[in-house]
Amino acid sequence: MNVERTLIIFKPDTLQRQLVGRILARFEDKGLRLVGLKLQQSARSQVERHYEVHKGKPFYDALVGFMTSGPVIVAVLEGPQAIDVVRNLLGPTNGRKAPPGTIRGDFGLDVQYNLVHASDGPDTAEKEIALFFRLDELVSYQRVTDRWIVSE
Ligand code: IDP
Ligand code: MG
Repeated sequence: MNVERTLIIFKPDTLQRQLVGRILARFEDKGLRLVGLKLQQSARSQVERHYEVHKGKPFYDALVGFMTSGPVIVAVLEGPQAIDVVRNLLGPTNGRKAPPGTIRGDFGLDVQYNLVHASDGPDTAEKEIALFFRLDELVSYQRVTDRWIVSE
């Protein structure tokens, strides 16, 4: 099985709305393994690098302001095809269009305040993990439940 790592960010709205525990539970329930986790107030320069691809778009300045407006939690999740699995758990960017059952569909009504970021491909996942975590902040381990979560 293609075990991948993906970066997620609990955006400031998730912390302000006290939804961290409930949303983190969605990822745990799915069987994904946490390999990195920290609370931080992001520096503007880090957020600008993270959202570099959106530079110049009409929502870019507001997005950088939002992502630096309060603490976030950054995490790395691991599992088979974790990048696509996590994007599917989040649903589409706009909370009004995201279907019920997805995190954005269940918790949000907004396009900017959409609760969680997740990497969208293997290259971005690698870059984003390196942007937010040092290697020694990531922990490789097995859980006793792993053999009941993935058969292959
Ligand atoms: P994604 O998070 O679903 O990958 P992107 O298109 O990469 O969505 O946009 C990055 C972030 O920028 C979104 O998660 C959202 O917070 C914000 N954003 C995207 N499009 C808009 C918009 O049209 N208006 C305001 N904010 C937006
Ligand atoms: Mg994106």
